[in-house]
Amino acid sequence: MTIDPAILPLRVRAIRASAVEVPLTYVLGTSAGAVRNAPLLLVDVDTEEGITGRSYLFCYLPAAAAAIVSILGEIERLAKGERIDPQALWAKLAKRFTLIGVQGIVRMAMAGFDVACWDALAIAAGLPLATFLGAEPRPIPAYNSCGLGLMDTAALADEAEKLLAGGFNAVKLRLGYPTLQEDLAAVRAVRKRIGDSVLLMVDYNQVLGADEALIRGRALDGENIYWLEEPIRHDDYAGAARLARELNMPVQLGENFSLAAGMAMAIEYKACDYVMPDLERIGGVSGWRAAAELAAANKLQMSSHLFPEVSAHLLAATPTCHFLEYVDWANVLVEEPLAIVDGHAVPSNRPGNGLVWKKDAVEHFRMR
Ligand code: SMN
Ligand code: MG
Repeated sequence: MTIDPAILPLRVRAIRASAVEVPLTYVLGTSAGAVRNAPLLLVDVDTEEGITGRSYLFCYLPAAAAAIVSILGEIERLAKGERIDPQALWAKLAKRFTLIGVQGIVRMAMAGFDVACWDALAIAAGLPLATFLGAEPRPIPAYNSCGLGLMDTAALADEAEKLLAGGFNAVKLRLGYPTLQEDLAAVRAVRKRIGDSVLLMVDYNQVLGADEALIRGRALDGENIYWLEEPIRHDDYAGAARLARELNMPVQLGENFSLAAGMAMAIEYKACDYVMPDLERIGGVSGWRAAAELAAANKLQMSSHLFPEVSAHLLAATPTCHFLEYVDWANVLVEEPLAIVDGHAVPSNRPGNGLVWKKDAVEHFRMR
């Protein structure tokens, strides 16, 4: 569906950003270090018409929040007074940022602005974002991605069981222990507790070398794994293609795709069986829509990475919708946390993407 922003004329008045740090309910122990707190940047785009669009970014490091705020200041200077036409604004900003490159924190700031702009448009239209994008809002199959980090195997099984509350039928386990034996022990401890029918994804967060990935992948092939995520460095598409060819279990990539062009490259290499773009790296809602078209044209099932509130709307509008990655990080900050019913994420039925900040919570968790 093409959306004509001329029908809904809104103009950018200001961008406001609040940095918060939220403790995670479950520590996320990845092979690249543990995430105990989520440094989030809440982005509000005010329009001349009095509508505010919202989004949030995951900054990975608290220090990145301040840097993104200053890039948002540059975006505000460039976009102030402009009509909210997200694709046109993206093109204008990308041109302005050619020399530094649309990557890293620049790309994150642009994505945060883009998501908030789409929210403002959908609010102006009085429609939930999914509907505004031409889709029918519907429950999206979700996996619980809280926790299940690298830890003691007995504790892992207990945590896995807790994560099935809410009707989840799928969970993701982080791997990349020093040895294959430890990886296998973690998988088997979780599998034993959750039973055979629950789907189990595993995520190496890029830690393995190409040969080691083949060895561990072959060993995991007999363990009823639903997908193998980022086994090797994310940009080694040729290496990933070899794994996708050699292994029976599907290879999943996407949280590090840089804009839809990055995903196109992975597809060209046949680097993966499934894709899971990340809202702030794929280029916001505009980038997601391009990625969803690409996935559909190549018949690839597409999941989301983080940002479950907005991703629920976007997956409803994704022809090859697969799984939503559920995390509860923003729940304490928003008036209406994303609802999970029978293991499915239910997109908010408010106009826009549904994000509305709880002012007292924003104050409470404000980064100092
Ligand atoms: C992940 C990595 C870093 C932060 C959050 C989540 C992980 C995932 O790779 O896919 O959930
Ligand atoms: Mg991952």
